[in-house]
Amino acid sequence: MSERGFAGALSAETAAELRARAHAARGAVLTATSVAGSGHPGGSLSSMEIVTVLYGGARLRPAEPRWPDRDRIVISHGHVSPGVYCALASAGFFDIHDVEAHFRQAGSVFEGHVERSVPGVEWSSGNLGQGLSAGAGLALAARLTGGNWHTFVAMSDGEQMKGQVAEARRLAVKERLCDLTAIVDLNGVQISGHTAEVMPVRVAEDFTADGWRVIECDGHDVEALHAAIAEAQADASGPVAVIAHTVIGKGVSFMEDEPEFHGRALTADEYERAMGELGLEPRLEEAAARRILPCGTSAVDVTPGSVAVAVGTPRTYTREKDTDNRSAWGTAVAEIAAANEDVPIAVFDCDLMTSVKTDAFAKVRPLGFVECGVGEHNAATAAGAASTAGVLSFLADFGVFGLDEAYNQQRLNDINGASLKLALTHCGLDVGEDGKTHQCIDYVSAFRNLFGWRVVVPADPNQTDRAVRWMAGEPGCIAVCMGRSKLPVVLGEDGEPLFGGAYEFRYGRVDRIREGVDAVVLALGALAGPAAEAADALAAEGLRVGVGAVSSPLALDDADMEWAADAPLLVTVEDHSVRSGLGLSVAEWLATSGRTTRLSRLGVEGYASSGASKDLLAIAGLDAAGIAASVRSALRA
Ligand SMILES: Cc1ncc(C[n+]2csc(CCOP(=O)(O)OP(=O)(O)O)c2C)c(N)n1
Repeated sequence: MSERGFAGALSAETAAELRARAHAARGAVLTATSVAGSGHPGGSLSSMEIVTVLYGGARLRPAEPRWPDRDRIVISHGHVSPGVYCALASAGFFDIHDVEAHFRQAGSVFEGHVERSVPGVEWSSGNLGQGLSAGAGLALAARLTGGNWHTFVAMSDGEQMKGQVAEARRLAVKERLCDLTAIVDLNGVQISGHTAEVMPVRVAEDFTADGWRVIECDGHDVEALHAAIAEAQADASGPVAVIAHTVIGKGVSFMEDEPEFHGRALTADEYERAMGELGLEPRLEEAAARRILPCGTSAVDVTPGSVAVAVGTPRTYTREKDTDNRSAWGTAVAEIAAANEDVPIAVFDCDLMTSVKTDAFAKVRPLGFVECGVGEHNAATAAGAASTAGVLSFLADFGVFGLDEAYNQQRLNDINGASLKLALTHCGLDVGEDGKTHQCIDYVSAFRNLFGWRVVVPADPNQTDRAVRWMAGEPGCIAVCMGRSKLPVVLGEDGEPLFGGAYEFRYGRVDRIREGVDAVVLALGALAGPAAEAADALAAEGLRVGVGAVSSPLALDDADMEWAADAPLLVTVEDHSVRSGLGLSVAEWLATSGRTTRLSRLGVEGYASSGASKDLLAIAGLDAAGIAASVRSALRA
C-alpha cells in the first residue's frame, strides 16, 4: 500500500486495515516499553493513529527506505519512538518483534528517541521544537532539487511552547511551502501535568496568526485523519496544520488523560490489565526471551554525503589591497553558484546579509537565498536538514548567533549526518565595536565537543577563498570561522601571497610561513599575519623564530607538528579563549606525542570591551608587538 499518497478517499477496507494495525501496534508499544522498563507509552498511544495513517498513506517504499522520491515524514516529538517504530513495522519497514524485544537495548537501532538510522525515520529528534524546522528544510530541498515529495511533520502540543516552532512557522509561510503539512497531536497533557496548567498554548490560533491554514479533526479516527491530511496535501496555497484532537494513553482506561504515563512503562500487573482491555495476547515473556538474541533490524547508513560541484577558479587577492575574509567567503560562494547553475545550492541568512556578505550569492541565485530573519535556531536546523536531501547548503551568521546561540541545533545536525557548511563571521575580538555580547571566543572549543564537525580558521582572504571552495565539495558539517576586519594578504618569505596562486587548501596542514630554530609560533587564522610580523621584528634582533599558520585547530597534522615541536619553545597565539582553543589542541598533541617542548599560550583571557579590533587585539597582547614581546620574554625565562 505504499507509493499511493493521500489522493482519493480511503476505502472502507483500507480504513479497517489501518485500524487493525493501530490496534495491534498499541499492544506492541506496551510490550516494547515494558520489556525495556522505560519509554513513553502515553504519547505513543496518543499519536498511534497519526503515525499509522502517515506511514500507511504516504509515498514510501519500505524495502527502499532512502528511495529519493519518497515523501518525508519528520517526527518532531521524538519521545513517541515506540509508537513510531511499531507503526513503521506495521507498514512493512521491519519486524515488529524486533521492536518489542530490542527497544532501548544497548547497541540496538531502536533507541529511546527516534533516530535517522532506523529505516523510515527521516530526522533524529527528541530535543523538542526542532522538527518543523527540519520539515521546512526538507520542503525547501524538494523545491530546490525539483524533488516530487511532500513533507509531513508530526508534532506534540507540549513542544508548541518552544520559540523555534514559531520561527519555523513563519519561514514556511514566507516561503509558501505548500508541500509541507504539520500534524499536531493535541492531547493536552505533558510531563508535569495538563498543558493548560503547565503553560497554556493556543495552538490553532498560533498557526493561524502566522498565516497557516488549520484543519481540526479527531486524531483517533483514521478516516478523519486521512481526509484532513489529504486536504492539507492538496492545498497549493501554503502550508497547512492538521490539529488532531487526541487522548494520551488512548485505548487503556487507566492510562487515558494521565500525565503519569507520559514517560513511565507499565508494571507487570498493569501490562496484563492493559492487554486484557485491548483484547490482545500478552507477549512480555516471549519478547523478553528474544532480547538476548541479536536484533534482526539493521541501521540505515547516515554517513554524510556531498554534492558534486565544480569549485571554479580560485581568486588571488594581492598585497595592494586589504580584504576581509568574510568578503572573500561571499565572493567565493557566489562564484561557486554561478559556475554550477544546475546544482541545487542554498544560502541561509539570519538578517545579516550585508555583514555576512551573502548579498552577492542572493543576486546570482535568488531562489537559493533563504532569508530566515532573526530565527537562528530554525535556520540552523532547516539548513542542516536541506543538506541531507541533495542541497549544497550554507548558513552564514555571526559566530555568537550561528554557533553559540544555535549550539544544540548544530549538535543535532551532527547527529543527523548533515552536511551543513557554516560561514561564521565576526569571530573573536575581531567582532570590533559591538562589545562583549558579540565576542564569539569559543568557536574552536564548542566544535571540539561535536564529533563530526570540522573547523577551518583561515589566515587571510586567499586562504578563505580556497577553504570555501574546498568545503563546498566535502561531505559532512564544516565551519569556516572568520573575523570582521580587512586584512593584508599573508606573504611568504619571498614576498609573494602565500595562500594565492596554486596554493591548495588541505585540512589539517600547518602552513609554515617563517622558518626558525629558537622558537616556533603557531598562530590561529588571521593572527598568522601579525605572528609573521613579530617574527620579522625578532629576526632583526637576532632571534630566529619560525611561524606556522594553523587553519585546522582540531586536526593538527603530525608531521607539521613534529617540525614545530623540534624548536625549544612553542608559542600559540589565537583570537579565542586561551583556555580552550589552539593552545589546548597543541598541549594535547604534545602530551600524547610524548614531546616535552616548552609551551606558552597567548589568547583571550576574558571578555574584552568595545573598541576597534586592532585596539582590542593590542590590549590583549595579540598584535605583532604583543606577540614579539611575549616570545622575547618566554625565550628569556
Ligand atoms: C527542548 C526540550 N525540553 C525538554 C524536554 C523534556 N521533555 C520530554 S517530553 C516533554 C513534554 C511532553 O509533552 P508533549 O511533548 O506534549 O508529549 P506527550 O506528553 O503528549 O507525549 C518534555 C518537557 C525535551 N525533550 N526537549
